[in-house]
This record gives sequence, structure tokens and C-alpha cells, in this order.
Amino acid sequence: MELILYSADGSNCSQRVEWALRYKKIPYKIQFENSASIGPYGYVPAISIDGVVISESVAILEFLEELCPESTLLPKDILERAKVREVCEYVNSTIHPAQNRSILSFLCPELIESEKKALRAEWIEKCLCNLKPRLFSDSAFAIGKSFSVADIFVAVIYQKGLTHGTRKDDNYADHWANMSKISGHEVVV
Ligand SMILES: N[C@@H](CCC(=O)N[C@@H](CS)C(=O)NCC(=O)O)C(=O)O
Repeated sequence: MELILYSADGSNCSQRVEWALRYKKIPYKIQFENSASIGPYGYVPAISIDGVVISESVAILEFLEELCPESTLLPKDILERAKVREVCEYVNSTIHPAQNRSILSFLCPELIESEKKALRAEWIEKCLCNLKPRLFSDSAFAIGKSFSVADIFVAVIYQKGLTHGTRKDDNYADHWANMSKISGHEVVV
């Protein structure tokens, strides 16, 4: 099976997929693309499996989970699974879209780049603040006592926030550093 991940510099949705691929030790090639050129909706990530292209990070992650269930990214307990999905959904559907380049440009065409950056930083910080009471209650992991896809979503959106100017938060910073190691990513501070 040949798996290619189409990514772009700074794409946190692509990082979700890359973290999962590395955690699951699935061999892949990565190709940096102009986001409009490969995915059907003009975004990255997309993956190609033996030439078949799949887009949308959540769909890709579900595929990878089914492809390689041994290194699972979901807890056994069904309530914990629901909590993991809740966190992923909040990051994917609430935090991420408002800071997406094309959505922000469409909705606020009057803003210059520095204003967009500031808005992104503020939005991500506010949302991460809302999210924090739902996290880290049983262990250093986002939900429960094992590494899950929620850890990936939380760690990479926190990292994204920092690049826009979101203020450092000790809990999220520790989480990011720990999760980077677990998923086979070097921590670059
Ligand atoms: N719902 C999509 C969102 C993908 C997305 O927003 N990708 C960003 C990078 S993280 C992108 O390609 N942005 C380019 C643009 O907005 O023009 C997913 O989860 O894969």
C-alpha cells in the first residue's frame, strides 16, 4: 500500500494526520502542496492510498483507525470515547474554522494580515480557555489515562495558537511537550 499525505507548511489539520501516522507507525510519504491543488475542497490535508484520494482530517483519521486498530487512538470505555470525540469536535468545528485562512478572508475581507493574526490568537486562546475544564482531569492525557486522538487535536491547535500570538499556558505547554514525544515528534521550543 502506498500512502501519500498532502500537507502544507503550518497546516495543523495536516499535523493531526501526521501525528496519527507516526503514532500508528504507518509508512507514508509526505508531499507539500499548494492547498488548492489536491483536495477536492481546496484544503489540505488529503491522503492518497494507492491513488485514491481522501480529504477531511476527521475522515482520514477514522480511516487510519480502521486501517490500523492495534495502536488505537480511541479509549476502550464508550463514555471516554464520547469525551474524546467531544474534544475533537470542539477543536475541529469551533476553534479551527474561525481561524482558517479562506474562511477568515471571506468573512472579514477588510482585515489586514496582522489584524487577522491577532484575531486568530484571541479566538484560539478564548476557546482553549473554555476547553481546559474538560481536559487533564484523570492524568496528563487530554481525556482518560491513555493517548488518544483528543491529545493530537489539542496539542496541535495549542501550537498553532502560539504561532499567532496566543499566550503561553503552562498546562497546554506541558501537554504539548509530553504528547509530542509520545507521538514520535520532536519538541521544538
Ligand atoms: N475541515 C478540514 C479543514 C482543512 C483546513 O482548514 N485546512 C487548512 C490548513 S490547516 C487549509 O488548507 N487552509 C487553506 C485555506 O484556507 O485556503 C479538515 O479537517 O481537514
